[in-house]
Amino acid sequence: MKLSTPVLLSTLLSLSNALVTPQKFLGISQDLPETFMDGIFGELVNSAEVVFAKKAMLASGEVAAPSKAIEFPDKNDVSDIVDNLVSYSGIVSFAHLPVEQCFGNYDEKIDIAIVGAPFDSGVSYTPGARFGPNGVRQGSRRLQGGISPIRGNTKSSKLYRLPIYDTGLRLVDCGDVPMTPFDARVALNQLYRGHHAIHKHNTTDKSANFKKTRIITLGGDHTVSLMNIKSAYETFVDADDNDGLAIIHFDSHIDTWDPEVLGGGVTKYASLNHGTFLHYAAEAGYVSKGHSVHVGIRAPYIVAEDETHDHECGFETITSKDVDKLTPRGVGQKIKEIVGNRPVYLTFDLDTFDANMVNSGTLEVGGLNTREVLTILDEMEGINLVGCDIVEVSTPPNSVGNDITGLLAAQVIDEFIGLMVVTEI
Ligand SMILES: [Mn+2]
Repeated sequence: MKLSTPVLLSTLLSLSNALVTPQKFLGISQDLPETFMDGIFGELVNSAEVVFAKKAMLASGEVAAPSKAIEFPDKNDVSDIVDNLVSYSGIVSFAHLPVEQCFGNYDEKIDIAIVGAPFDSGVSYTPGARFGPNGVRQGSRRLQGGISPIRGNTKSSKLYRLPIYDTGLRLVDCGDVPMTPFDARVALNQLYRGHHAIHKHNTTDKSANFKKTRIITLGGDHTVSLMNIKSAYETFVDADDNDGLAIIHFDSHIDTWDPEVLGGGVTKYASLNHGTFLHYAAEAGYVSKGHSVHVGIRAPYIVAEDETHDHECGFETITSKDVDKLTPRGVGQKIKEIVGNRPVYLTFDLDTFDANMVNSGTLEVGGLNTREVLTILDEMEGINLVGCDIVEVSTPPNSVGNDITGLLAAQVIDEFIGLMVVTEI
């Protein structure tokens, strides 16, 4: 049995007090080899008890005396610098994942692809989400694997302490789809073709469930989700299935606005924007009615008919104050009940968080805090999550608050990855 230092110390001290002197018991010299700490701190750290324990550990062979202060590798040895191990260094990809050219090159097998949608031409209020993909990646630099002590809400959870970046599945960062800022129609079509290209990749053979590549998109204003959902629907809903994707929509706004109410009164071009994209998703049949839900709603309806129209689009609603009533775990369980066994697309507007936490397109007070969101997402363990995005991450240059905005967005993506990989273990 190998004893830890405190246990060894107390054991030997009790023996020495009762029977013999330490020197006699150990039978070794009084002199200890000097270590770096000894040289700096001397008797400050070398009490009689510590000297005694050190001698015991030397005598037992548990530790070896240092021969010199440090030994450097051979000058041709690059084993410790070939991989980027320093969180704040290196070329920035999401969570230091390998960067892949995913468009036009279909040889690489991918289980989960991260891709950016740098676009904010559909915003009604604060722009800046075209810089969101970069902001999320900057905020993700401390995500490097390891085991989170708070992942999973209970010890019996499969998510509990799951090393989500080390499950054998292949995760890559595909960079961004270049989206023109000058014509939203062209830009959104570029995003759709980018998603379609990624969905054409094969997956590894690490999991029976990952038969098709799943995409996590970094937005971008919320308009981009229509293209993300369209490609996910075409990829994951069978042709003979007369239903859509279960949409879990975290947001402070309903985003199902009738285009006549929001934007469409200007021109037809203006009809599709970040507040109407779910109207179009429902109209196209992408939304599984009765299995889709808004979470975190609190922004005002524009006209009284908005609520009725929202129900017609197929959504149930969990407001921000419902989180008080149901508790975060209760909210997660209710979401699971609503989506059932349908394939799920999860779209997360950063304005779900309270206005004092993030920069986003249309901030609202009375929102969720970070721990509530993490708990709700973990509670959804087991859903069939086939695609997801985080949007309205407004991190323009020279703007205060970008760091925390990117940090929160990156942590939500980390949760998404957990929900995707946990069904594979
Ligand atoms: Mn939104």
